[in-house]
Parts: sequence; C-alpha cells; structure tokens
Amino acid sequence: MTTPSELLELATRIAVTTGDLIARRRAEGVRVAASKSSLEDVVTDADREAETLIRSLIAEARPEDGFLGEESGAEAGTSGLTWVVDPIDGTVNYLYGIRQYAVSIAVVEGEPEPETWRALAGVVVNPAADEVFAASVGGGATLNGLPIRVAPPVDLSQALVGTGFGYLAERRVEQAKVLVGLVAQVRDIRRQGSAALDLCAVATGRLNAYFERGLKPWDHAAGGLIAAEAGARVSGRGGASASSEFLVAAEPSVAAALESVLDEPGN
Ligand code: LIP
Repeated sequence: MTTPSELLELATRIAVTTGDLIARRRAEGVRVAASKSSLEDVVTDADREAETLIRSLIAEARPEDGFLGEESGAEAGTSGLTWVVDPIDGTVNYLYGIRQYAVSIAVVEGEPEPETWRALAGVVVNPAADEVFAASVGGGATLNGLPIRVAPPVDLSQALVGTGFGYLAERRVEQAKVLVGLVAQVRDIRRQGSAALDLCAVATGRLNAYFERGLKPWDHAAGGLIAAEAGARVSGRGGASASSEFLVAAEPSVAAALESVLDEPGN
C-alpha cells in the first residue's frame, strides 16, 4: 500500500514539472482557448496542455487510480484513490500575467466528493514565486520543504481575510454584498484570485482567514489539506465538510468568529 508521503512525493514531482511548463507558456504568451460558464470563465491552451501532461504522468505511474480534473472531467479508477487536479488555479491571473497562479494536485481516498473524501496528499506550486506548498495527512505542511503553521489567534477586527468571487455577475453581486457587512469588522480584505494559494496563505500566516462560496473540488482539494495540516480549521458551515456551498479556513478561534459574522442575516 502506497503511503501518503509516497503519494505526496509523486504529486510534487508532477506539480513541479507542470509548473515549469506553465511558466514557459506564460513567457511565450497565453491564448484563450474557450470560455466556460461565462465569458469571464476562460480556459487557456496552457490549462489544457498542463492537465494533459498531469494525466499522462499519473497514468504512467499509477494507472489504477481515478482522476478528476477541471478541464477534462472525471475518470473512475479501481484503487480507491483519485487525483483531484486544477492545472492552473488562478487562470485569469495567469492570463493577465499576475504572478498569483498555481498547479494544484491532491490525492484523495474514497469518492471524489469533498463532503466525504479523505485527502491523503496535496501540493500547490506557484512557479512564478518558486513556491512549493505541500502536505500529507498527519505529516504536517511545508513551504519549500520547511514547516509552516497558521498565524496565532487574533481578534476578528485584526484579521486579514481572503475571499473570492464567482464567474457569474449576479453571483458576484451577492458575494460583494456580504463584504459590505464584513469589511468594517476585520482588518482588511484580500481578493488574490486563486483559492489554492489563498488556502496556502492561511497555512503560512499570510492571511488570518479565507472563505469562499462556490468553489469546485479541484480549487480546494490540495490547499485545504495543506491549511489543515498547518493547524487551520478547514470546513463548511457549522464544522461540516467544506463544499461548493461554503468553505472557511483559519486558525480555529478566528474561523469560529468569522463564521458567526457570516451567519448573520443577509450574509
Ligand atoms: C478560481 C478560484 C478562485 C475563485 C475564482 C476561480 P480557477 O479558480 O481559485 O478562488 O474566486 O472565481 O474559481 O477558475 O482560476 O481555476
């Protein structure tokens, strides 16, 4: 039976190789290949090329595992393990040349559903920053091989809080209304454009908290494990599993304080 740390070692090799590829493609120039849920929700040639490379490397090493990727969908395996992949998280940042994008690869046990899966290994690589965030279940979290931990507890009024918005304008309006009620109750808000890197920012203490509604499994599969292994509470509402409905990640007391504000009517 392959251990979580062995899975992490393979996932890291694949993610770093893919990070090198997308950095080269970025330097060569990026082209939009198509749009998905809206004109703002784009996929680039590099997204597709990166996911194809990741799938081939996984299939070569572990042909019996399942796959769930943002661009090419799902394929069941026979091993009970599934690789959950976002080849470029922060695609719009990548398109504009904003250096906040990442390859996100996780290995989960059980059905590839955030509500029920057990994440075993996760790696998030930002090639523009030469940063490799990694974690295996029970093995702690690292940045470039060095241990990372969430920031110490703070009062919510002093918390730097990350969030994100969906690709549909009407959803963004509702999400912005939540911020109107929140912005005066925290230190400040950051919208950095990559859920995977926002979760890694919580893991390293660069953010005190992160929350978002509407995330896809591949957005948070790896970063969620990294943040949890760094000491964050990563959950949905009321301690349920994180899901597309809601995700919060923070040091536990900050997560509870943030969630209680977000639970107020109108949020
Ligand atoms: C992005 C997420 C981000 C969210 C964006 C988008 P993508 O993923 O990482 O947090 O706010 O709307 O979903 O589309 O760049 O892979």
